[in-house]
Amino acid sequence: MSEHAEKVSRCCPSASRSGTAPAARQAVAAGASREAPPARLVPIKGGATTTGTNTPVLRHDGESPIRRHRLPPYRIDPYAVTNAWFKRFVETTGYRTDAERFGWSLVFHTFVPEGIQVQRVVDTPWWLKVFGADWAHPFGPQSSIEGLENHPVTHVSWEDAVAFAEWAGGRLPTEAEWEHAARGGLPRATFPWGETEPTDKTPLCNIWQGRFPHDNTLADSYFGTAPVDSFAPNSFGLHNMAGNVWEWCADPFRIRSVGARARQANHAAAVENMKLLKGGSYLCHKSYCYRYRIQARTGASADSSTGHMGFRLVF
Ligand SMILES: [Cu+2]
Repeated sequence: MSEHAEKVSRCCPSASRSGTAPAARQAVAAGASREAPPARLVPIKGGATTTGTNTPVLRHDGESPIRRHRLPPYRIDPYAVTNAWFKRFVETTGYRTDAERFGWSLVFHTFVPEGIQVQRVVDTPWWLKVFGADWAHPFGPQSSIEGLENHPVTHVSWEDAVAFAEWAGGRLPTEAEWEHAARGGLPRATFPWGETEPTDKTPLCNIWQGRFPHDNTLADSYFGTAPVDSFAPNSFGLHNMAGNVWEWCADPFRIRSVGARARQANHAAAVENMKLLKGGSYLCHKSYCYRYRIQARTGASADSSTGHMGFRLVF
């Protein structure tokens, strides 16, 4: 893949909110209305593990080299945080998300109704800046989450995810915790179920089928998000570690390389306060954005939000 192709061939937008000045972020009182951790959490033993691969597909994302880690035991949610759970958080705390404070969020073009005020995103024109889009109005001001209660919450920034985690008594996983859990005990697995490649006929997870970004054949039955408990879980019982929504991790987005290009990218990532995302989304397709592999990764600024980024918690 040429450098240029790799630069633009991703499902994620490159728009950042830095430079604009919204209302001040509101702190959630620590410990206020804190919930008990959900009973469904899956205990993970921890121990020696790795992130990344020595045979990267998208080298400039920083998939290589293999990095070694030692993990203490932790517990992970088998599901991404749902709209229903996030709603409870907002109702108990009055929290306002970054999308609400900025007044807009990024919606994939096919979900945007006619006649709504939008702006296109340079480099990723299938993302539209929609005024009035937020977690409760995922497709614009006239939309709602009715019927999507059990779908992953979207249009939440890294900052929103951290605020939610604080309230829920959990935290965002590190990349090492996320990858270790996603492999479900399979050494060096490419996907949560092993090595079988999803195809347009046998999707195995909620990704794109057909020609991105206009024709989705819906072989997996979902155009956008799917319920958090859909598709077969991995052997740890975790659902949708590949596809559905990108999941925010605790780590900043950095590339492990001494090359000048990586140094430049890391500098830009630091200036933008970019955070790591894992797992790919319903928009990924092998022909365009082969990022539903466990070792794949991307980054976005901590205050950005889209209709295909969510998160899950560890405890
Ligand atoms: Cu993608």
